[in-house]
Amino acid sequence: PSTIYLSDYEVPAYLIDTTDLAFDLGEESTKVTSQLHIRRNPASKTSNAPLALHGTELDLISLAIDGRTLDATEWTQSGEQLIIADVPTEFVLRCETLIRPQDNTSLEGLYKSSGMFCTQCEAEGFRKITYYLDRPDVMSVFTVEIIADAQRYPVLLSNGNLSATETLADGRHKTVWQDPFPKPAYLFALVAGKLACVEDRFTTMNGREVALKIYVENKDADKCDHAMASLKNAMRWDEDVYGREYDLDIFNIVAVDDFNMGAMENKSLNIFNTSCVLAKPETTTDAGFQRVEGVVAHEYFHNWSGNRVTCRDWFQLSLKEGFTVFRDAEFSADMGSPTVKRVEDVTLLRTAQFAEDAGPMAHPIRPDSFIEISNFYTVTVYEKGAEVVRMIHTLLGPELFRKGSDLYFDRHDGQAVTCEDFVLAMEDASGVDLGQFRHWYSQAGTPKLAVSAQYDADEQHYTLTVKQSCPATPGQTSKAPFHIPLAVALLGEAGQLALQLQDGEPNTETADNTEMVLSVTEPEQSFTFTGIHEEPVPSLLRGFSAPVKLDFAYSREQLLCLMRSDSDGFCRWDASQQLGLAEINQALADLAAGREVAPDSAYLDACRDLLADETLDGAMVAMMLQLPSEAYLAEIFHPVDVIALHRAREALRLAIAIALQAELQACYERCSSDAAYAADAAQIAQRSLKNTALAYLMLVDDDSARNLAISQFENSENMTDRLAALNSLVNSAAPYKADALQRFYQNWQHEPLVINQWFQVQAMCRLPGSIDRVQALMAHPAFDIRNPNKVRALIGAFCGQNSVNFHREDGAGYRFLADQVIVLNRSNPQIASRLLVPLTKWRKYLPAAQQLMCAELKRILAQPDLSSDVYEVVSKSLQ
Ligand code: BAL
Ligand code: ZN
Repeated sequence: PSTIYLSDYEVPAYLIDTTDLAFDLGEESTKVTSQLHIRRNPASKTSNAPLALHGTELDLISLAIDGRTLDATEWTQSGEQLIIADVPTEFVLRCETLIRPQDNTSLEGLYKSSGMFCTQCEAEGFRKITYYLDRPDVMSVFTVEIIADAQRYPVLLSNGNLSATETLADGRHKTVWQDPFPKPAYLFALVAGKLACVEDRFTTMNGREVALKIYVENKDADKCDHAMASLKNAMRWDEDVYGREYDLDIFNIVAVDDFNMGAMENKSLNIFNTSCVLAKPETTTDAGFQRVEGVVAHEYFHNWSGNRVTCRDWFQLSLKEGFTVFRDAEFSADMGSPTVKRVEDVTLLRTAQFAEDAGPMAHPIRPDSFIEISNFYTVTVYEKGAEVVRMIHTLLGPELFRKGSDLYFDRHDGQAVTCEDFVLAMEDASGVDLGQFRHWYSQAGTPKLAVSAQYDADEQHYTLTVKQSCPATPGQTSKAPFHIPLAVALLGEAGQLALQLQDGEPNTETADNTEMVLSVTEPEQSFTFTGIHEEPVPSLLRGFSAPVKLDFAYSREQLLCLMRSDSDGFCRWDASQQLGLAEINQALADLAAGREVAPDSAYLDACRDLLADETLDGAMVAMMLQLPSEAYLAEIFHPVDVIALHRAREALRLAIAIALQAELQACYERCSSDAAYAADAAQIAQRSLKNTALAYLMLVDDDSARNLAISQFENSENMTDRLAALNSLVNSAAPYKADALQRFYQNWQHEPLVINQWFQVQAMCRLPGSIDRVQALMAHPAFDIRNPNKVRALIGAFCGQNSVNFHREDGAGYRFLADQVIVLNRSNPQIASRLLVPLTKWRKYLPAAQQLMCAELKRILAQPDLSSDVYEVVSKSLQ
């Protein structure tokens, strides 16, 4: 496999103005006929370039130019390209191909899922449907005719508006769809199946009536209300916050059970993984409800940030993904609890993204090169990309940011553009210089901010000295300093102090002048605040204002102060995490010395107060009571001794549970409620706190805790509580757990998404022997390795979220993962390469683990017919 470089980008030699496709969908094979109106691109420097079309795994039947059939000497095939050397300046190319969607297990291109036909074309799946210029800067107006058996496939959908339907003589029928908006092939979609349709309407800000339709299997028609409400909320929000209005008369969502991603933003025909669209209280957890809301909004927002303005090339993926993740995060914050949403996002960033940025696949949010673009749908491009947009928002402020986004959409509507175009629009609209800020697009790695403070009581000055650095990453040994917005406040005895910088540096200030965003631009820089009458506690990186690692030598007292009283939710939570980290360090030392683990009394008091304070947001309390996750600890410790860390963390959790048992019990009772289920912030917070208390109580694992869990498991009417109880039971020694698992399966065997949660709970069980249980479950009739959701629920959850069992000292976990990757490499390379991630982090661990992990990576690399997806990740990991 070869490497593709951003620096080699050239405009396409040809453009395709119109694309007419005809699909004849059959059980044996599907015939695809395309008529492409092609012309030479006047902007291309290569005037006599041959026409080189992308195509993979296609049976070519015929090719014709302007009605004349080409003979086999007039074209050649090389790799994944069909090359026609001699073409006119402008012409119509007609092409017939045969494909076999029913045999397509990669789930890219046209394939079958639960008897229906569906597509996934981003990034390069369209070339598995027909020969085409499959690149995002070739935008074309599509007309799509679909013919299929009317009984089996009564619903036939594509992008845009339905322009014709016809019943054919032989039991088949036909629909024709026209999409007036030019689009790249990656946004093409087709669906054919027997589907129920849930309908609603939306009136846009300028009075356009839009029909909203969600297509699902009949049995799921009762699980669409939440997605529909989320869609309408998202449509209104995008009008209110960004002034963006929907642009067609129809918006379709289709739910598909076999899907590599969460969902796909195809123009007016979004295709969703069932897990991101279906929700009802009996089958879906609170997290599931929130995911549906977030993903429905994300895909809808792409209609502007992605479809109307798209990417010039795949190196610019973060242009649409980073921006759209930022947009959906702000939407979810507005719909629920902003602090909880922020903490959840930061948690993902500080575990998965920081790990990626420190590993062999580290890349800037705009990568310079790739072997397989599918490998770059990453937490870096998405989540760090969103943080970069958030920083622009912070530096400009909301009004100027909005001016910038308006300019960006106006200037580039209908175009395929670059990250640079986005930044330029932000600069042009705001007048803010983002010159140095651009390093965030080109440099990989997580910057570190080492902050120290000095208080001068005589001068009443408080000085923060900030040193920034960024570790080397593959291909980038030294880094230029970043422009980092550092939000700060200073906490005094009576609250936040008024802030005045000594030299009046130009920084954004809040209305009440007690919070400031410092522009950190130098390798080392000092900021002196004047008129500071007492030594304050600094509240740093408020709201997680930049994706950096912050280092400040806080005392325990300072952290307790921040945890109790900081007005910034992120900083309060982060203080609790740092205190938790100190406790874990102490527990490690205690266990190593053969002592009993005994949490610090001030820490316990703070936790006790949290549990008792009914005025606090329950979700925040729940998050603050949870110790730093093992994934986060793996980012802090070098090398990572997984088993020692797990033991220390578990011993500490148990000690906390014993010390706070009465308070946990009281909190559990207080949070138990008979109210009818709602997926609103207040109820979600209450359930989250209740289930956190239950998890702690179950560590004690006495009869009283078991009875709570059993009763909750048996009597809950919502999946959040039922699953939390099951999870506690599965991780306990309660004899009832086998019964519970059995009953859960019996009750829900007809609901694949629920059974995936059943797989996941077992895959994540931290008790010894998980690997054997996972292997046994792979033979369960409900498991199917061809279904990505099931692979993620069982194999992915075990290898990615059950550290103590995955890192078993004999290497059985590593061997198991490598075996699965080798199998999936053949059937679904995208999923195989995603699954691999835990092995790629081998350098973090103890030498014995490193050796075993490396051996498995080498075993994978030695396999014949390695996909480019797997090859890229394995070979880069071993470099
Ligand atoms: N564009 C791929 C799926 C998503 O990010 O929406
Ligand atoms: Zn997206």
